[in-house]
Amino acid sequence: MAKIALITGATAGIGEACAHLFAAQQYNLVLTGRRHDRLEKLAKDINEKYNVEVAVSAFDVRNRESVISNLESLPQHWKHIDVLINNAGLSQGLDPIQDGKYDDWDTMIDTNIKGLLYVSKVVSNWMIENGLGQIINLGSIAGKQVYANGNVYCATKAAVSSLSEGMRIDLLNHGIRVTAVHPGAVETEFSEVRFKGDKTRAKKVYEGFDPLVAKDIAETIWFAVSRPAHVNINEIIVMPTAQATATNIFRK
Ligand code: NDP
Ligand code: 8X3
Repeated sequence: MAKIALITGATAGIGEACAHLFAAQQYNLVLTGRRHDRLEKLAKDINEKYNVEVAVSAFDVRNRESVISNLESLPQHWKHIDVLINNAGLSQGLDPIQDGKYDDWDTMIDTNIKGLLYVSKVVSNWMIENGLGQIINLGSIAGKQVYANGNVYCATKAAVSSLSEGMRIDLLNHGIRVTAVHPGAVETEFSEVRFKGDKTRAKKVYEGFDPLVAKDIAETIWFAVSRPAHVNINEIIVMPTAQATATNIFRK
């Protein structure tokens, strides 16, 4: 029986790259995100290219009822999830704490922390029933090193680190592996989302050096997933060669 990966935030960037890579490894996929049109297109492309089965489920991870009802209404055979990739996430704004926008804070906390928790509760219970599984959580270098004006985003990613440790302890008796992946700068739609559609400002973030690309992170995740069953990669920090710390980037 083919294995199944459930990927949150599959409509762009790292999630989309994971969808391609796992399909290439002959995983069937459950793809989620808010943009239903993108999910449908991706599912069609992947099905044609790799000949694997793809289910899509469009929901906002911030909406607890929607997360639960959409996931629970998947047909039973889709609930045998081997790998959950908790990837949906975002940053909003880059302001000092005293100027921070309440809505930005709520969006980041609700998506990056609470959304990850809602999905994890449903899927980890399926994994417990099935007696297997692996959860990959997308943290960030921002969760390891706070940078100026990163305040709340950095805090949400520090929370992902703590939650990954907590999950590893709580799920230990169930043989479920938990891995946190902490990337440095990856050129995706991330900065465009952070700067609310300001493409020029977003592009500047990646100027003068070679950032990571989404496929680099998908391959890192695959490394953790493809280890033998008795091996758990607890966490990985993966950076562009030109980036030493959250803020120390060598630009040509
Ligand atoms: P993208 O903006 O390219 O992709 C983000 C994905 O998250 C999209 O598919 C988006 O889908 C989904 N998403 C956002 N909000 C929600 C929501 N409320 N409900 C459901 N899905 C949501 O960014 P990346 O691929 O770069 O980011 C993926 C993860 O990696 C994030 O957790 C990010 O914090 C983390 N990360 C990114 C780094 C980078 O430099 N790019 C570095 C370190 C970590 P949709 O809009 O359709 O809902
Ligand atoms: C995304 C990387 O450094 O822009 O998590 O916060 S950073």
